[in-house]
Amino acid sequence: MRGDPIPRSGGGEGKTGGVRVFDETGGSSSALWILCAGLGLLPAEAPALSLFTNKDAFLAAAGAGITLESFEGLSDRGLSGAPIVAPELTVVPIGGIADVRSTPLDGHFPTDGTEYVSYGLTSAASGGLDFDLVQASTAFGLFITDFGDVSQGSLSLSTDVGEGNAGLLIAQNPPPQPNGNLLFFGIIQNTPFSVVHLTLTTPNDGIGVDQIYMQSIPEPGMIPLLCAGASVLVLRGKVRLGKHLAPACAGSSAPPERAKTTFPP
Ligand SMILES: [Ca+2]
Ligand SMILES: [Ca+2]
Repeated sequence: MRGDPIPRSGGGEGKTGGVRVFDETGGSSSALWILCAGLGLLPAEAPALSLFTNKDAFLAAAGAGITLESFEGLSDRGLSGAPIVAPELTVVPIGGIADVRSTPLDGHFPTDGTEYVSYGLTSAASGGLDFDLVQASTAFGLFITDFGDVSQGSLSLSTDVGEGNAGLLIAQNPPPQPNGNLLFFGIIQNTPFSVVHLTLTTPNDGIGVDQIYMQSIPEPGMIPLLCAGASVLVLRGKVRLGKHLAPACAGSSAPPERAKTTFPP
């Protein structure tokens, strides 16, 4: 049996977001959606793709749940084509070699703490770094040093799926960029992604990367579980409902009303 229409914030079929999790269940799920929305457990409507060149603006837009990977837990290692495994992500050199450094060199430097990753493009055409995230994210931001100071080409970023998959231009040469230049680039998209590609087409160029921000999303199924847990709290009277939520949550899952008891005056 289907229940009330599921509320949508201007979306329709094909829209991404937590609302669709509840679309197929109907019935009491509609009440749960209303409850979760009221408790702030569902993502707010946001533009499909937002780009940032300012760290503070990126963090303000991303909101809570941001994770930082700054490579401070790693030790220095020499240049290699092998992946760099950090707690929050793995950095994979593509078409070049990378190291973990604690010393500024050739215009590359840490932007947070002392450790950072330095990359050199050794192929003639293009290369870069893949960031394999431990947990899927809807936001990704990082600092990049020293792009575009030795040859002509571009620096771009793409996600493995969703709105940023087509690729986003970060910077280019010409004009030639100064040695040691610093860039911040951030992306927030509706579709969760697990891999970010940073691509250079500037032969013999090198860059540094540090201070990488991600915003982990709940595992699939976690939002319904969170809502179910919240519903239990409500039904136990641990959370107060507004007048507009109470009717929606008074569905078939509500506990039976207690028998009235007459107390002595
Ligand atoms: Ca660092
Ligand atoms: Ca460079």
